[in-house]
Amino acid sequence: MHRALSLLAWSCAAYATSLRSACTASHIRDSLPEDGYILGVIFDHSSVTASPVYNASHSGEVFFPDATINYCNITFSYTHTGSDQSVIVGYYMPSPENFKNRFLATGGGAYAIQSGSMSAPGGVMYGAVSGFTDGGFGSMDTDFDDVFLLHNGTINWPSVYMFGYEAIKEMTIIGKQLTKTFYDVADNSKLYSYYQGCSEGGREGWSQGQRAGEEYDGLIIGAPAIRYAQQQANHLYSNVVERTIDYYPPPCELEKIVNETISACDPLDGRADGVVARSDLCQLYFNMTSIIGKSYYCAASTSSTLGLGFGKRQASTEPAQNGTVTAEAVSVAQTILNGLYDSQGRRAYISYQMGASFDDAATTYNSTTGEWELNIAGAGGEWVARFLELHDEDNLSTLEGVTYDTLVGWMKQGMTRYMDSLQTTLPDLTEFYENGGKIIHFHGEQDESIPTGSSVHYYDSVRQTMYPKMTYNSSTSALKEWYRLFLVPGAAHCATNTAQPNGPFPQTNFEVMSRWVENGIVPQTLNATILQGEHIGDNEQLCAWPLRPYWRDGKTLTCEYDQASIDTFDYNFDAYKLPLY
Ligand SMILES: *[C@@H]1O[C@H](CO)[C@@H](O)[C@H](O)[C@H]1NC(C)=O
Ligand SMILES: *[C@@H]1O[C@H](CO)[C@@H](O)[C@H](O)[C@H]1NC(C)=O
Ligand SMILES: *[C@@H]1O[C@H](CO)[C@@H](O)[C@H](O)[C@H]1NC(C)=O
Ligand SMILES: *[C@@H]1O[C@H](CO)[C@@H](O)[C@H](O)[C@H]1NC(C)=O
Ligand SMILES: *[C@@H]1O[C@H](CO)[C@@H](O)[C@H](O)[C@H]1NC(C)=O
Ligand SMILES: *[C@@H]1O[C@H](CO)[C@@H](O)[C@H](O)[C@H]1NC(C)=O
Ligand SMILES: *[C@@H]1O[C@H](CO)[C@@H](O)[C@H](O)[C@H]1NC(C)=O
Ligand SMILES: *[C@@H]1O[C@H](CO)[C@@H](O)[C@H](O)[C@H]1NC(C)=O
Ligand SMILES: *[C@@H]1O[C@H](CO)[C@@H](O)[C@H](O)[C@H]1NC(C)=O
Ligand SMILES: *[C@@H]1O[C@H](CO)[C@@H](O)[C@H](O)[C@H]1NC(C)=O
Ligand SMILES: [Ca+2]
Repeated sequence: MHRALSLLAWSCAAYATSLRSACTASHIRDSLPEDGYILGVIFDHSSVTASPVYNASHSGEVFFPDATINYCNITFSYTHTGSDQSVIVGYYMPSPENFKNRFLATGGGAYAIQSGSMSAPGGVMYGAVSGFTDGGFGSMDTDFDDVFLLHNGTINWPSVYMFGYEAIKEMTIIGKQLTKTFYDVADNSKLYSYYQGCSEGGREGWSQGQRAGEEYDGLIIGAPAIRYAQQQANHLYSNVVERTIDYYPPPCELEKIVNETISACDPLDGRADGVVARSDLCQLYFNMTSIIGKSYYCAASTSSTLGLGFGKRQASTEPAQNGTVTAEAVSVAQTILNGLYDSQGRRAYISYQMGASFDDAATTYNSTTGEWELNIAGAGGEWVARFLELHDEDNLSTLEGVTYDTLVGWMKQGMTRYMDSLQTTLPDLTEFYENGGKIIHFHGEQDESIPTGSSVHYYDSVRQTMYPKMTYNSSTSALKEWYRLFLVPGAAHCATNTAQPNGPFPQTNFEVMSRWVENGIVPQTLNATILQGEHIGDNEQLCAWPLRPYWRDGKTLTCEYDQASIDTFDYNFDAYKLPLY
């Protein structure tokens, strides 16, 4: 009854009135699915909040263009029968006249399962209801790592599975049903369902593609933190390289190596624009030993670096650094880029592409000794201390005695323990594919937190698993019909890169994806935009893997097939007896 009244109000009244009249707790309560709509899920009707938000202005984001939006901000909670853990979900519902039969699930970053205001506007501006969840961790501000241990040594397994894949799946199933009722979507009209997220949010996207294939029509996945056991421990690899070589480079020395690498490799892609679009050619043709002896200088500074990813760095005061690049520093850099091998020379993991910054290798200045010292990368330190050793701690206090083999052991331990929850590498996407789903997967070619090759390797695992009997070219063509991978020239981790400001970023992915799903317009290349620097606003197109960009006359983009380049992304993980997808 109430719903009918609201609908009447929407069709007759002015726009502001329609959002205001629809956006009430009672209308939400009437729109909630029945208890048990998902087996065991019980809604707390008294928890419903609803408030209209007008003229919310969002700008400067990399995952969606600037927009001013109106929506109904709603939250409520539910429980699972037999558990007192309460799960809070939030949905931004667009104004009824702007609703376009779309639902968008969003995720988080690092150990946060949601990034509401950073992600949800990217659906509302395209007429999608945008949802997020607190995972049952206690509040929207509580991260998974805060609740993962019940006590030293005792894992809170429900929280692992909620973070792993379950919470976002439930949020989507509930959100889609709520959306249909709230807007009175006719039974015979299709509600398109999407997911968008980057980093941990990208892993969450894959968790859905792998385990809830029937729930989504389109997944937009950036630089996913998949292969979790390897990915997290790998943050410590740079530190172990420094300890093994016993050299702790001043940050300025590593920055100089990065700058020289960028200068040398920028033109290899056919266009001298300060952007390394072909890190593969850099790997094939540039030898970093040529940087030895070059002088570097950085003024004294108080710096703080923050990213969306796992690498959290505190503010620090650094003295002026003035010197020449040493052979030891180049050796540290080259060994990091080679990736992790065990003591028998077997490959255990991969590293960042040439030209990416060396965040995991950052050292700390000791003002007593005047020396640069080991600074244990917090993302890796917390993983080992909390998730492997099960101590309620944020970091390791020492890497004493830790070798490459220790790191490999940690990767194996993590993979065994979290194979069915966090690892997120199942390569069989049959259910998603048979449902007609489409995937846009992108990854910065200069990502400093999640190796770019991690995405390439997963793409190839899916190709081989889905099309085991086809040739490389036939299987690639078949896969591209529904799953396309784009490497983003010069881009950092889920972000633009200040060291390569002319690089583009795919900011309109939702638009591109909805055209693909709803209108059959295949993104042969991915739409992207330069978001900083002198060319801000310029449009660029990104090549679909395995094709690689090359600018023929310094201006015209071609997407070329180059076997030697493809082969630089081909890894044989022979340190494991099990396949590493
Ligand atoms: C939103 O902005 C529009 C255009 O600037 C203005 O007319 C309207 O009053 C604003 N609404 C609210 C609720 O602030
Ligand atoms: C949405 O509502 C929740 C619950 O009242 C509130 O905590 C949150 O700040 C609101 N968000 C916005 C963007 O208004
Ligand atoms: C590296 O290049 C950036 C410009 O991209 C510059 O600001 C910085 O000073 C350079 N660093 C070194 C050590 O030369
Ligand atoms: C780089 O050059 C050095 C010195 O000439 C050589 O020892 C080394 O093998 C080269 N590295 C590669 C990867 O070719
Ligand atoms: C760096 O050190 C060199 C040699 O000691 C000196 O000539 C140069 O002026 C120094 N540069 C700066 C900017 O301090
Ligand atoms: C600096 O080095 C001294 C001498 O080795 C050591 O005692 C001290 O703990 C170090 N300071 C920090 C902040 O690590
Ligand atoms: C991790 O611990 C080490 C050693 O105690 C410390 O140097 C480093 O700054 C810590 N890192 C973070 C991110 O807290
Ligand atoms: C958990 O272990 C850490 C050290 O591993 C210790 O500092 C802390 O007190 C322990 N907490 C509890 C509740 O036992
Ligand atoms: C695969 O396709 C590319 C062009 O897309 C072509 O250059 C290459 O020769 C093909 N490889 C085989 C084995 O047919
Ligand atoms: C492509 O990006 C440009 C900005 O670079 C934007 O104006 C345009 O709307 C986008 N097209 C699609 C289909 O997303
Ligand atoms: Ca270039």
